[in-house]
Amino acid sequence: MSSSSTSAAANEYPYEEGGYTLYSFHGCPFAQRALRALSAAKVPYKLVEIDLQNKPSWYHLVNPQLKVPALRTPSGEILIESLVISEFVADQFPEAQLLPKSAIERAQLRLFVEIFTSRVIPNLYGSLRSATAKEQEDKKANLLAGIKEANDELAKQWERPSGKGGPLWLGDKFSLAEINTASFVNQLAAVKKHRGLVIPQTQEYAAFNKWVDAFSAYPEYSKFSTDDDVIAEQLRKFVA
Ligand SMILES: N[C@@H](CCC(=O)N[C@@H](CS)C(=O)NCC(=O)O)C(=O)O
Repeated sequence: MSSSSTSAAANEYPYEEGGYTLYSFHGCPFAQRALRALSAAKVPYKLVEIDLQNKPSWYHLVNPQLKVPALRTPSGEILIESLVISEFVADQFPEAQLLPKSAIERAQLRLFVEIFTSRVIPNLYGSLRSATAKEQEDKKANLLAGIKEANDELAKQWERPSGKGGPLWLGDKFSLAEINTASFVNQLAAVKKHRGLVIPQTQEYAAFNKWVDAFSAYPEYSKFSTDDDVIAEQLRKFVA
């Protein structure tokens, strides 16, 4: 079924014939990775907004995991998992320079993203879910340790030629480093609201704070960001 069809037979779902279709939810930090990658690479796409509270009956045909984002390519392949999608966009549209050129510079950028994946994101949601004060304090301490790790990687990167002294990972270029992480910095609003966590404005976190201030001013960020109050409300359901 193409984009023009509205009713759904058992094996049909909406997509743009010959183009890209992104299945997304605007408030989802994972979907925001895909939205920012497509936007930064200036890729035209049809947006299909999925109501996560009331998913369309055909959505299992797009993603059997029933999660957003998912990207349908012009040749009909469907990609799932936000990091897979953003990496695909960077590979498919190299002229957008979402990744640096050399293998070592790419590996350094991916380590920065990995710090978010394994040390920031799980502790961010973990601190909200924790029921006991002790558990909350432990997760908050782990979250701050993850942010400090990201801070130190930024400081190192800005000394390298590809970091160009900052304030973004690749100097003044909004790249996959921000595309894959910025939405989770946005999500920290919920930890601030529900758990009182504030990133200290100290030398220890100076690079991280400088980076956040810098990417927040870029339209590639602000176009898809979520208001702090909305995030705090959305994540209230996780609060133990
Ligand atoms: N690992 C996935 C996670 C995606 C994810 O968890 N998306 C959420 C929304 S933020 C979702 O679709 N949840 C399904 C639901 O709420 O039923 C990715 O990186 O794409």
